[in-house]
Amino acid sequence: MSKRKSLGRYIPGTIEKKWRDKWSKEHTYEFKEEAGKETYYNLVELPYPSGDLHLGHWFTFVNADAHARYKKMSGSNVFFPNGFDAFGLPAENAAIKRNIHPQDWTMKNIETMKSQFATMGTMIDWSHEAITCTPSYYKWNQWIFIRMFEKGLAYRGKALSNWCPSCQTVLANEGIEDGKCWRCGSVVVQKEIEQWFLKITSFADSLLWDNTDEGKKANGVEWPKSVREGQNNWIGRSEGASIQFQISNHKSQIEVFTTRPDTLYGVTFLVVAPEHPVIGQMVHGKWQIDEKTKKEVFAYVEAAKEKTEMDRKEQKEKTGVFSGFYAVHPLTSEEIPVWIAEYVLWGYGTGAIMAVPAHDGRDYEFAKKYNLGIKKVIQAKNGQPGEESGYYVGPGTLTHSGDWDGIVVPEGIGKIIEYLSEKKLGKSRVEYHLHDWSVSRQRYWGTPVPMIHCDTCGVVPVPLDELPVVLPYEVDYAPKGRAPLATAESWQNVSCPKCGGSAKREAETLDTFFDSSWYYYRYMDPEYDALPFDPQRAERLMPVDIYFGGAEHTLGHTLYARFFTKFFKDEGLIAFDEFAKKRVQHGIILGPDGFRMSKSRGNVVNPDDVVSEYGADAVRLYLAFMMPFEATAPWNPTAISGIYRFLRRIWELYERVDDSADGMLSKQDVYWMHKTIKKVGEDLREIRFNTAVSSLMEWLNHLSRKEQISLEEYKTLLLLLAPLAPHMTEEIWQMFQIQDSVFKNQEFASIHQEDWPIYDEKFLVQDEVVIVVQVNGKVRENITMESAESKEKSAVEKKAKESEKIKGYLEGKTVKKSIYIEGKILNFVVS
Ligand code: ANZ
Ligand code: ZN
Repeated sequence: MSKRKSLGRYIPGTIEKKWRDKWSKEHTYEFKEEAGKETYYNLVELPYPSGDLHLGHWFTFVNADAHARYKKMSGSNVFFPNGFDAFGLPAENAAIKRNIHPQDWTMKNIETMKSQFATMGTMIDWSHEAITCTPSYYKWNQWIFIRMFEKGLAYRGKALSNWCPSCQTVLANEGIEDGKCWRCGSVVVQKEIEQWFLKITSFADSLLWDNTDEGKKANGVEWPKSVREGQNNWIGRSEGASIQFQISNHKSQIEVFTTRPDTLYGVTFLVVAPEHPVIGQMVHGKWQIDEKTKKEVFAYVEAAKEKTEMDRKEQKEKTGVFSGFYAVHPLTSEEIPVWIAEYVLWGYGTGAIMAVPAHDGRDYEFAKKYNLGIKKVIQAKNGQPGEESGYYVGPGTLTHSGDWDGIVVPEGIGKIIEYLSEKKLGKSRVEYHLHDWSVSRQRYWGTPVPMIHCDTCGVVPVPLDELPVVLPYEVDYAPKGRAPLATAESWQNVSCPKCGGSAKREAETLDTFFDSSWYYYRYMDPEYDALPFDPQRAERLMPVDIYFGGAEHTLGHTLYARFFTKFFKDEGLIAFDEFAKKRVQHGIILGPDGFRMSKSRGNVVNPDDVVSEYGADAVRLYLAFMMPFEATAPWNPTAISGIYRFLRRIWELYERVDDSADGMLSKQDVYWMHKTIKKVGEDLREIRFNTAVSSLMEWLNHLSRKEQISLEEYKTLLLLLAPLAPHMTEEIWQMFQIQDSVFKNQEFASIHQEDWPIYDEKFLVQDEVVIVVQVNGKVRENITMESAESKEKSAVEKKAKESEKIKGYLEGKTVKKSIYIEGKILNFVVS
């Protein structure tokens, strides 16, 4: 018997750094393309350099790392890069507050965070790092922007915009949460601003997910349903028609957009948005409207400007004002009043609607409040639910609708649109709720928009060979309501690339979501200098195989990234449609008190502190084990010490490893080993880190009951644990190399370069046994179990207690003891 020497005490602090240094010295995780080997692109959303790596980062990165390590051991050539999303307002705001330059602040934070990252012990290959605030990165932002401009996909426009008065910048709709700025929490107001837009709307159709089963198969990608549906709703494709209404006694017309042209005979009034130009004609023109009405209209319109689109959509009580004029119904020639109301949005459709209060909830509420007519035109089939509620939105047959009576709707809508088109009263029309992306910011710390304004030539792009337009360092970047770069005169004054006359650079910078829309292309080769990325390399390494990130990016970042991918495809740079085959969204770790961690609550758990107490491996394993990856749960300070003990037990098990036990595994031993190989492998592959850990725990319980453990069992245990606890497993693995004749390797051979163990199905087939369960000696239940499981009394008891019948007999009683006759009878003695 060759029992081994003890490894001494498990002290993570003495081993973890040693191995990280060794791995980096040996280039253990350096990614190299290998012909004939499948590459696996493992991506995590690039972090913002706030200067502090928090537990949320740890949670996502260490679990993504366990997945990557498993893939590597299973034979994939894993590419796991990282970088920093380094532009943006927090740097600027923090810099203003502390009087340091945003660039210095950012670069210092990156340094700190990289040293914190190092303690995780991930296999991230930092040689592919991309930092978005470096000229070698944003040069390509500018290149992409100019290409988009040349294709008409980037344009300068004026729009009523969300304006954050404290950040003094425009925000995209996606940047507003509950009417407040997502960065600083100030209430967002509406302001007419000239700015740059990206025409994401021209990709609206290709961005729609086909959520039918066939569609999902055709896409070949695996994204969560919540993301696919969320994005589709956000894009909001609507098929309908536009219909013209003549204004009584005037030349002007009002065009409405409707998805229910079949209800045209039910229209009793029109409503236009407060921004509708027809109101301007009326208020400032020579229309015959009394002064009182004019004043009311004017006041209403002014008040509406204060509100965001979101406020208006969510407004509880509908408000409105009569405009003083009428429109002519195109089929009945009746005069119907035109109203102005906030619930009609200027940014959607034509900014005007035909109101059908009998069949639309909002119109119904409005008609009731202002005493307007209600005309029912859809007859529900008898007993159709919903008809009692005042307005009816369900299917039925048209009635009171002239020639259309009897048409079944909604099926017949197509026919009605044909009718309207023939009569030249309207035409079919598709609308999207998605807006173009407002992409310029009136702030300093971002990519300069590579455009030049010339009085003679208009807007002229910077010639491509003059890129990058470098962001000047010396600038007064305190917000003053205009773009800070406009104060850097010597930088701003240039000669026009077209006419040579004096011109000015664009002073606005790009939204940082532009930077993060394509960084994962840049990772492939951050030094590449012919294009934003090497198309040939993209063909080999992309699309991304798995993309880990947060649910908050459903409507912003991931949609933009898909948009850029569609654009790159149109540019001929890539051949695929979606940048990531699979998207996985991580959950949230709450403070120990069950609330969101925040400095003001004082419930923030600092990962550095926990690492210095228990070691990185214990933290990693706890973060895998604490909850399903997508879930939300509080940090549990006692559970982590349990995890630490689990690792220590494995460490101590080393002493029981006995080479001579190798040929002597029982059927049960073999079953446990193969079952665990299978389960842990599948779990790490399918992002079920928590159950991977619990099956390792179960196996350890089995092993702990044995006197001797075979080398094969112990080695297998280490290999299965290696993706989760990379430091400790390496330490023990190397002890084998030193102490053991089995390993004759002179060179360093890391456990992380080993193959994943293989299981054999044939060992997983188990005989089943039926066990009789008694309570106080009376037979109450039969349970069936795998015979290997039935060797463990605790497993049998657990299973028995899961039976509803047994639960009934044990309820309110105390189990004094239980007697088990292996494979036959379990008796609970209760009182
Ligand atoms: C008449 C009608 C009758 C409507 C009926 C609905 C039901 P989605 O599905 O979102 O596209 N609408 C059109 N433009 C609008 C705007 N700018 N602001 C607010 N509401 C607007 O909704 C389309 C429907 O929303 C349109 O169809 C219109 O009301 C309204 F029984 O027209 B409907
Ligand atoms: Zn010019």
